[in-house]
Amino acid sequence: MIWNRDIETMSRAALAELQAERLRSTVDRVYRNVPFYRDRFDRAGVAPGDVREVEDLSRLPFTRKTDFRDQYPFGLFAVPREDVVRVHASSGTTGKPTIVGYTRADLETWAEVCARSLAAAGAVPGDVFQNAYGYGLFTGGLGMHYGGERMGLTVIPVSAGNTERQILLLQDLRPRIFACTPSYALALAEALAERGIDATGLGLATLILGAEPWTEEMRGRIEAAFAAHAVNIYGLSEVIGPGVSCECVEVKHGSHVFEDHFLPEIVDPETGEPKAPGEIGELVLTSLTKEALPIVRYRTGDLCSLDLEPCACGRTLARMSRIVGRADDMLIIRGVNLFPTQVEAVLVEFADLSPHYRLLVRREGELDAIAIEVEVTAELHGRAAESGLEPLRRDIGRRLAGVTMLTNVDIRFVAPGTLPRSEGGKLRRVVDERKPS
Ligand code: DLL
Repeated sequence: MIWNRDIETMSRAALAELQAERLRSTVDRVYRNVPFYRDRFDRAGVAPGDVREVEDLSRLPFTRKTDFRDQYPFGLFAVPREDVVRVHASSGTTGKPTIVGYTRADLETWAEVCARSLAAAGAVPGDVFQNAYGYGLFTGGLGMHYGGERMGLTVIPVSAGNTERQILLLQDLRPRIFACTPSYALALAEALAERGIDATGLGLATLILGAEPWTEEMRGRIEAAFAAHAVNIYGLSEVIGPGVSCECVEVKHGSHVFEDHFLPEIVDPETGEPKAPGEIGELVLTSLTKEALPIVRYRTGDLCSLDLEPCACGRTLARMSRIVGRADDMLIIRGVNLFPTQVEAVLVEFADLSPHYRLLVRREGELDAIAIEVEVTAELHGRAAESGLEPLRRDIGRRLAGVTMLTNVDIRFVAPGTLPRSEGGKLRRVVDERKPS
């Protein structure tokens, strides 16, 4: 169902008018109430009156994560602290978290966009909704919680983790809607399989997954495991939390951005110049209605593209593609932009490979050289002599060239568990020896 039909299906022309009006008011408010913005605008030589239409946005300077650090904790707030009825936080660029705040009206807006997201994902009032995003300073739990209540769902505020309890509630309360991170959805599917529980018989209709990057391949696995839809939800604390955009269950091809509240742009991560629809670049967001923490041209660091065509579901809101990488992860190898996620997408196609890999980049003379080290499965490692791996190596090389346009990639197979891992068990995906570290 479409939660707010008037807005979500409005003509692009009417939407642009609404956005322009809200943009003017936002720019005016931040100029008057936030010394940080006043100073930035003054230095860029733009006055609030210069921004009349959405197209004028590009005259304004960008805001970055580091600005939150410099203005820690409340420097970017546009209302007196007493009007802030809730704060959340996300991890910062240094030891300090990023603190974000909400007025009562902001919480209303947030519940509205989360209700729209739940509806887009296929929830209808009266559904049981198990919310396995973390409750607390993280925005996922409480954001989706109030969206669910706004919609009239029966919300189970189970929070993240505690798989035994998740399974008990799944079996006994039979939610139709389940929300968590994509990696937890996979872990849960495994845990259910280990216990001999048929996940396809739980009666789930949709899993709403986000807060971290995932792939179409993961969607396929999760949908098969639960015999349910898996839809993508996107958001970030600095802008509001979950509910900046969400896929519709009918089409599942790009997340509808709630553009009456959040204005998206795609820019070249290097130059900041705008990118055309369909082109990948860095997502930049401007809030249009937020009170406590309005944000102007925030560089999310997330790389994706925008599709402005109307969707078969009836919504006219722009759709953002999956996040294909982070602006800070992008490698340029012999002039070709490469994201570790592209390599990962190729590697997971091969059953003999594990998803554990790293990219090694260095300079050989004037040229960039790239190697991929990937752990093979224990089975292949035990059975194949090095020479027997040649056809596999060739096939991977061919697929990589098709997906990334990169040729001459040195593919090295290593034994399971041998790539160096950090304390948290995470692999450093990229070792770029071209950069001074
Ligand atoms: O992760 C908000 C959220 C909660 C979104 C629950 C969706 C569901 P932060 O902790 O501030 O907020 O992290 C935001 O996570 O800039 C992206 O890099 C990444 N991210 C969030 N959703 C997705 C997604 C929440 N669907 C950062 N796909 C963002 C890929 C995502 N990356």
